[in-house]
This record gives sequence, C-alpha cells and structure tokens, in this order.
Amino acid sequence: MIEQTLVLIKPDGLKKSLTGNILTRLSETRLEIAGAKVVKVTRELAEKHYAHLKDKPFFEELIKYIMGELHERKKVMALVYHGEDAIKKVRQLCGETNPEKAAPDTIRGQYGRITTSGVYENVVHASANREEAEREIKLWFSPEELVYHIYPVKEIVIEKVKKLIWV
Ligand code: DAT
Ligand code: MG
Repeated sequence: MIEQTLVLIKPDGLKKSLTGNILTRLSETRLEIAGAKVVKVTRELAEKHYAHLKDKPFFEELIKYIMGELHERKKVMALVYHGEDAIKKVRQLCGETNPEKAAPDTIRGQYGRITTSGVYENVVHASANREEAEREIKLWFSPEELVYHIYPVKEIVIEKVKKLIWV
C-alpha cells in the first residue's frame, strides 16, 4: 500500500546539527521525499499537532519543546515521505517514544535523551498510523507543497489574498 507519513525533525535535532544524519538514516527506507520545509511552529500549530495529548501532565512542556522554546531554535524541519508502507517503515526506524527504551540502532535510540525535568527529547516525530498521517500531513502542508497527491485535492480561486512577494 502506497502511503505518506509526516516526519518532523524537532528543535533538539536542529540544535544538535543532526539534520543530515537523520535524513541519511531516513534514506535507508528507500522512500521518496514528497515535500520538505522549515517551519516556525506557532502555539496554535503545536496544540493542534498534539491535540490528542492535551490532558497529559507533560502537555505544556511538550508544546514548549516543539515550539523550540527549550532550545533557542524556534523551528522544525517538516517532511513528507512517500512510498510502500511508509508509515511503518519510518516509525520503526525512529524507534520507541521513550528514547531510553528505543533500540540503540534507531534514530531516537541514537540521538534522543530524557531531560532532568522529564521531557522526552526524542529528536523526531513520525506519524503513527494512516488516520494520524492524513491529519498531520494536511495540518503541516498544503497540496501545492507536495509533489505527489494521495489525498484528493480540488482547485479553488481565491481573490484578495494578502501574501509576501519579492520586491
Ligand atoms: P510518539 O511521538 O512516539 O508518537 P506520542 O504521540 O504518544 O508518541 O507522544 C508525543 C510526544 O509526547 C512524544 O514524542 C514525547 C512526548 N511524550 C509522550 N509520552 C511522554 C511521557 N510519558 N513523558 C514525557 N513526554 C512524553
Ligand atoms: Mg504520536
């Protein structure tokens, strides 16, 4: 089954200069990159992304972490990987949520840590299942930012939209 999955290189990954290493590990999957960008994460985006965890005691720290407030790097790198069994392949390569439990040859096992205040700095996010992947890809990317469309799209005409252009 051809799938797409969202990967985020979290602010600790960027701060530790791990982008290249993580992309190299991800290339082991032989999946294709369908989209990639650097994103400044607003509180609104962070809270939508982690909406399913809003009742957890670690929610506020998690939001600060993904917004980059713990690492003076207020951005993440967002990617969509595309191909056969993309979701499972990327999740397996990333490893378990708890970086101390993640196998040492996974990205989280290699590069993650738990801070003394209990934040799981696990370096990457990867969608867990099909529903989550669809929700997350649509949250982080517009159709125009992806080179392959596995979810239906439609064309609309928008007038009077404010946007930045080069001068
Ligand atoms: P995953 O990122 O493996 O999909 P998740 O969706 O359950 O895991 O949780 C999202 C993030 O929240 C996770 O990457 C790190 C953080 N987190 C989860 N459980 C935690 C815990 N018990 N203590 C601290 N942070 C936790
Ligand atoms: Mg998750």
